[in-house]
Amino acid sequence: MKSSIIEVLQQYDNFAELKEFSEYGNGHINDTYLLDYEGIGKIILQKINKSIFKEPKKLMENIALVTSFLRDKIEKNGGDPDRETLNLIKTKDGQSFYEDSKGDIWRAYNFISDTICYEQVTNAKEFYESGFAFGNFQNLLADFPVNKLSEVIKNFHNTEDRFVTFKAQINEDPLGRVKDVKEEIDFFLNREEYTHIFNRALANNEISLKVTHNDTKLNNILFDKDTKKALCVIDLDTIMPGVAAFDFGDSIRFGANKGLEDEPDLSKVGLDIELFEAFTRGFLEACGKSLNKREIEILHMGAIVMTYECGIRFLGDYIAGDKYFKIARENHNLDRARTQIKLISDMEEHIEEMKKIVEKYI
Ligand code: ADP
Ligand code: GN1
Ligand code: MG
Repeated sequence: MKSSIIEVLQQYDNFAELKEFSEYGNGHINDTYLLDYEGIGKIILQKINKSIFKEPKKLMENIALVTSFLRDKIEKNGGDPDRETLNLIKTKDGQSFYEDSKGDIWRAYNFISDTICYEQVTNAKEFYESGFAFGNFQNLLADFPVNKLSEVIKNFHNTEDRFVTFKAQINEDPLGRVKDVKEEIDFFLNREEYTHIFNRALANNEISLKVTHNDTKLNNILFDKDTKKALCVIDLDTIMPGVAAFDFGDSIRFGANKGLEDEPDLSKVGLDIELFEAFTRGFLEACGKSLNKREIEILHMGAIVMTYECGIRFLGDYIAGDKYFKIARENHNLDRARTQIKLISDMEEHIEEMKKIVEKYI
């Protein structure tokens, strides 16, 4: 074990009882480890990716505030706050994070045991559950004091801003990759109109900002292993003021895809309309009452825009030399961008069906 990690582990109780330490999970951003203590149990340890989160201490303030707010709410609602929300584990000095000698920020959470974390949906019931969980998450935080939250990544879901970055990456082309991905680039350039939809709706006050999760991938929910019900929303790094349709849309992008986000065989990729319907029902049963008519009727566009935004982020990162998203193989970000392209094309073909489904809830 590296000495830098030992330094961190010693900040938490029970170092002498530590019997196992391993890398864990499939996140693209942070380094996640599972620690197993003899006779005590497990905890999750994470090193925050500071090249992405420039102000990790502010991020940790957000998480400390949000998790204690959620804990109180869940307790009041008669739920189990040890399993239905993440809980930060304090260091021996009573801090909610530890800054190591290299300036990296580490945090520990209770490990939520007997859960399943899915990379792909196995049935519509599960995806309904995931819709309900993300909708309910927005509901639980509806009266959270927004002004206390720092915007940890500026313009995180500002698609117009993402588009500007994408064009700059194409212009820079540091590795000469642009010539091989012209078709993919054109796909996105030809659909620039998508980048404006939500900024315009916000500017016209048709929709409003709420406290949202902003990274609503299926693998950011833990399901109870026995009941198969969605139990806990995790990965709270990007909680910020945001648009409901983006939480909705990012879930559809990842979970209503018939294939994986990085599936190289594009014949397996496409929108599963039955899953779209199941998620919509769950999400709107949980938070529909707090959305206005326009916020509901624009939800399906959130799915297209989130897929578009992620697509330009993956392709831009491929062109820039894979600097942002963790990759596990050559062309990984390009494969991810191609699945987003296939998915957008499929959503465009099914747009009328998607529209009809969300309109049922107005
Ligand atoms: P990233 O930001 O890199 O996606 P996450 O916080 O989502 O990191 O964690 C990565 C993975 O680790 C999750 O998808 C999940 O499988 C697992 N995980 C994270 N926190 C917990 C926890 N408290 N209990 C159980 N599993 C967890
Ligand atoms: C990242 O952290 P993770 O793996 O849940 C990314 C999301 C992307 C997603 C694509 C902070 O999410 O915005 O949609 O990868 N998170 C950040 O899979 O950039
Ligand atoms: Mg994650």
